[in-house]
Amino acid sequence: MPTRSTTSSAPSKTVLLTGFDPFGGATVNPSWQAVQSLHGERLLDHTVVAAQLPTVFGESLRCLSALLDAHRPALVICVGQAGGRGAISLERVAINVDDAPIADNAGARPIDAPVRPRAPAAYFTGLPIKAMLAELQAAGLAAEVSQTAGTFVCNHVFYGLMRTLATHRSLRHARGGFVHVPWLPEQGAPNMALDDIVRGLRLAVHTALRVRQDGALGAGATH
Ligand code: PCA
Repeated sequence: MPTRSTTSSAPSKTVLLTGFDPFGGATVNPSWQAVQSLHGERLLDHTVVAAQLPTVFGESLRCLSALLDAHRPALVICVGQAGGRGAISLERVAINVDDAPIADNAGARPIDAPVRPRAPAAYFTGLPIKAMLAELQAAGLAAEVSQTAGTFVCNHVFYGLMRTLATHRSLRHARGGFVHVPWLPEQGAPNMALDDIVRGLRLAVHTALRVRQDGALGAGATH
């Protein structure tokens, strides 16, 4: 009997976590170290898949698209490093702007360019960030809701993720968003121990699987 290919749009029981490679002259990126250590963990009946994205405009989103196609995750949390922040930052909004303060890992430095031409100005996160905030703080971790993911590759990936989730029928059951993490102690101050970052991300995933949406805003375009 021929085997039927599974083209169903139902999400798998996969949680996709992405981190970035080091950039700007650094040799480590805590986002990748943290998500890597969660790879293969089972949380509320879901399995975590961790993958690395390049800190490169364009290529990062091509990689993310391939991962979304391959895994059809129920939940996607992209994670990046935010030097200068001392808390796990739950990003509220992705904006349709690439405005790079430094060159990316391929030497590109787009200025005032859209992530996606003729697309909405912004998308709100699809994650229950207030519920996540409460859980992280209750666990004794420094956490905050952030109103900007910047205009470098992290915001680029966050916007591309939210645009893709909003426009691809096959991903309509998937939810996603972005979390920034502080430097590791060896990178400077402010910082957070890797164990705490890992604990925070595990709790963030757990909360996002449990709580669908926490505000009236929800995920969606803002014009
Ligand atoms: N942080 C950068 C890009 C990659 C990363 O980990 C940012 O905040 O845009």
